[in-house]
Amino acid sequence: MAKSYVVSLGGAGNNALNAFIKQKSIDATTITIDTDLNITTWASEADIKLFIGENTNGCGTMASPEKGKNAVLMHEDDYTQLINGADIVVIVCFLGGGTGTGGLPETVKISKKSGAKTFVVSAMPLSFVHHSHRDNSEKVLPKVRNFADGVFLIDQELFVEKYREDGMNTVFKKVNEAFSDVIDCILENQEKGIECKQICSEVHDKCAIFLEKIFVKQERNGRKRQRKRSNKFE
Ligand SMILES: Nc1nc2c(ncn2[C@@H]2O[C@H](COP(=O)(O)OP(=O)(O)OP(=O)(O)O)[C@@H](O)[C@H]2O)c(=O)[nH]1
Ligand SMILES: [Mg+2]
Repeated sequence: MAKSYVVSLGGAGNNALNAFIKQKSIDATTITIDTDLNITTWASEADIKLFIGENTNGCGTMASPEKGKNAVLMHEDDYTQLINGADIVVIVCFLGGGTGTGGLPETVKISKKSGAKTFVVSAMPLSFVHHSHRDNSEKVLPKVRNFADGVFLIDQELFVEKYREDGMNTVFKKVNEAFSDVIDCILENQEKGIECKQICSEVHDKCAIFLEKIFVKQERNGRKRQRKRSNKFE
C-alpha cells in the first residue's frame, strides 16, 4: 500500500482537512501546519499537528505571505522528517491569507525534494475579498505550478451561486466536500499505481464540474507538452 499524506496549510485548509478526515475512504496520514496556535492545539483533527508560528506570536500571519513563507522554511527539517518515506503528498490550502499562500510553494518544494509525488488542492479567494489577497494568490500560482505534479483549483464561485441563499456556512461545507472528493480521487488513483499525469486526467474526468483549473506538470527536455483536454487543463 502507498504511504500517503494529506497536509493542510492555514486555517481554511485545516477546515477542509477536518472535512476530509470525516469522510475519507482511503488510508492516509493527515498533518495540519499552521502559524495559528488555535488551529494546531484544538481546531485540528489531524493525526499530526505542526505549529510554525513562533515568529508571529501564534496568531497567524495577518495575511502576510512573506511571513507564511518564512515560517515554513524555518520548519523545513521538521516537515521533512514528518513525511519521510512518503510516496504521495496532497497539500490542501485556500489562497488569500498568509500562511497558506506564502507557505504553499515552499511546502510543495520540500515535498518534492523528499521524493514524493506532490499534488495541490486549492482555491482562489472569493471575489468579494480585497484585491491584494487575490494579487498575492496570483503571484504564488506560477511558483506552485513549477514544482507540483498537479494543481487542482476548486471553483468556489460556483458554490456561492448555488448555495448563496442557504448561507456561507453551507457554501463552505460544500466547498470542503469538493476538496474531499478531489483528494479521494487522487489517493484512489495513486493506489492503482498510475503515473501523475494519468492521476490528473482521472481527477479532471471525475471532478471537472467544480474545478476552475488543473495544472499538470510539464515534462522537461523538450518532450511534448500535455495535450489540452479542455481550457481548464494546462
Ligand atoms: N472556503 C473557505 N474559505 C475560507 C474559510 N476561512 C477563510 N477562508 C478564506 O480562505 C483564504 C485563506 O484564509 P486562511 O486559511 O484563514 O488564511 P491562512 O492561510 O490561515 O493565513 P493567515 O491566517 O493570514 O496566516 C482567505 O481568502 C479567506 O477569506 C473557510 O472556512 N472556508
Ligand atoms: Mg490563519
